[in-house]
Amino acid sequence: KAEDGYGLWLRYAPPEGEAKAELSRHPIVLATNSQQDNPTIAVAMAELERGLESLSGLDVDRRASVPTSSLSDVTLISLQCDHPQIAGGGAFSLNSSSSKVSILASEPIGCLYGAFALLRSLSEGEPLDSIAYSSAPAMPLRMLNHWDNPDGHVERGYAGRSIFDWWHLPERLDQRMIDYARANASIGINGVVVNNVNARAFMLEQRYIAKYKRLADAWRPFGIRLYVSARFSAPQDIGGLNTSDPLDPAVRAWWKAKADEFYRAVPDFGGFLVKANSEGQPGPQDFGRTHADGANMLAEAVGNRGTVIWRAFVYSEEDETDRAKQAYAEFVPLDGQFADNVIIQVKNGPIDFQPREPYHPMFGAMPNTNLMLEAQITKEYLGFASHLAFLAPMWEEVLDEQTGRAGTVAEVVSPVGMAGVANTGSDRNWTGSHFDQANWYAFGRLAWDPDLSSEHIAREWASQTFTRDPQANDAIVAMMMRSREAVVSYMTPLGLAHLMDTGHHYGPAPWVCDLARPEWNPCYYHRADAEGIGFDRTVHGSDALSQYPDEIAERWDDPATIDPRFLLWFHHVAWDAKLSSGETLWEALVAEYDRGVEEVDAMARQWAELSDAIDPQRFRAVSESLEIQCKEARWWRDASIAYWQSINGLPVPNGARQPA
Ligand code: GCW
Repeated sequence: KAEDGYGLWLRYAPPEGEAKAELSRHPIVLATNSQQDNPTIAVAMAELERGLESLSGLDVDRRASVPTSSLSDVTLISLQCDHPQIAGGGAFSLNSSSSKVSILASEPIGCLYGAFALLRSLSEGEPLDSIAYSSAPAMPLRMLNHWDNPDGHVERGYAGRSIFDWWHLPERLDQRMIDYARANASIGINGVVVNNVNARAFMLEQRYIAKYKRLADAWRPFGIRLYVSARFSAPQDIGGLNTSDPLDPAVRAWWKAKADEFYRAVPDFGGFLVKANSEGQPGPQDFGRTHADGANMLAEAVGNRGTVIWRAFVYSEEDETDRAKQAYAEFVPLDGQFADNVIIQVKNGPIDFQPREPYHPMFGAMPNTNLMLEAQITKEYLGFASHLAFLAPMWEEVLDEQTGRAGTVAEVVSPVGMAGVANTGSDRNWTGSHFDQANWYAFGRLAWDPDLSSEHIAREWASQTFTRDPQANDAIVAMMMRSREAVVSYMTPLGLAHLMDTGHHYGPAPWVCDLARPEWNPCYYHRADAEGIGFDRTVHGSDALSQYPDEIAERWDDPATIDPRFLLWFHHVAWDAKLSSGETLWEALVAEYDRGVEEVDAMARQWAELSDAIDPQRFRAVSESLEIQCKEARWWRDASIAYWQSINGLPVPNGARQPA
């Protein structure tokens, strides 16, 4: 059967052997005690019917009420969506015994999440009778940010044009919008920002609000609220005012009226996302005001109807000492000044979605502010959709980091939420490559439960998406688990960062040093010279380390005690310095590049063994991507090493490495 990937992890492929026999042994009856006409219960029932029919190969018999007398010789799946003992917010409980499975929740959305959880278990091949599982989301807001432009181009999108068809909305709603909502609901995503943070003001006009209404109406049954990125200068751009000063009464009135317009059309409109005073976007600082002035003005316009999400991704050419320090410097002094319905959205690290960064020091440093984590699902700096890199280990690494002030990063953001920059596009497989679907999946699963291990998530995803065969599943999971570290090794080993080529960020260009703004140049980040390499962020350098709590700063201050994965992020180290491993820095660096290449080769070999376990269409697609990755890992390694050699004049250690 041709598999093009459109079905994502919701393929519901029939199980083999015993599990299949169990599921098909008796007729399946699907019933609910709750209102059939509730739109969310209706989609839960429809999904169960679709999934169970596909898994079992039987026609499912749908009943309007749960049969009271016990039905013998049937498998009964029942929903109760008003159960008083289950928590709200999407929590659910699954129970099963002797062919009776019940999904319990206190609200319809809990039933929908429970339905997806049941289908996930069955898809993984778990026996019907052993399903006993309760779950509740750890974070209230689990959201995707689309960097999709109104003309269909997706900033940093590698999966084709935007999935949003603004041209034909509101009259025409693409079926993809429903499949998209199903996919999101299946992993607990409950908020979607539909347009780029580099926002066009006209997307706040009434003609667009009508389009949002159509989408919001379609997504509401799936528990998804719609949000819009707002351009801060909209009062001037489209409102006819001569200022956007957040303290100006006319500006405040304009935003209030604008918010009212949104809520009239979309009563559960989520709110606005704002990128202000960052990379040329307008913001309150243009009028001598602070981020708090700007965010609070919008928060007042939205009121208790929704949220203002304000991004902390700011850097400007004025601050030339160290870009990594700027967000902390601008935001931490404002702690406690933001309105209750403002969330500050902070990228995982202090620079910009690099293959590896230390956690952002703002986490833990603003105890009186709602902070949310921003992750990038689309792989802007990790080889786009051509390189295989499973990102859950990267997010897990950040979520598990101890901030030294308020617990782990996961604990800091759990009361608020997590946002992921989406990797979807109109490609048949949604994400540009089959394995990139796993990053969308993993983002949702981690926002639901940041305690899930990456490996657990990989296993779940692989068995639903590819195969339940245990050996094949092990091999796929092993590939995924080593993939991100491989990318770090061949692109930015030992704490290096931002060495990608200008603008597009694909491929190596550590030699670039002539761009107008210093912090756009790779040489700004690696600082390689005849003596050594790395960015001194200790007190002798930019002192960015002092933004971290003492306990962490002390450990990282010493090249001997810092985690070697962050070494060159914080230190300028001599090429011939001895590391704790006994190697010189130069030897260790070259070894890392080699390791990266070897890991990708190993991934390709693992995949090649799977030809019998995977359908031919997807098998070939992944094989061909891995071929590109094997070639480009060498490109990264060889170009980087050659460039470092042009600076340090050193031979390649051991002379053992074969050229490509
Ligand atoms: O990673 C950088 C990207 C920009 C992006 C910016 C941001 C949307 O290169 O394309 O703009 O981050 O996060 O605002």
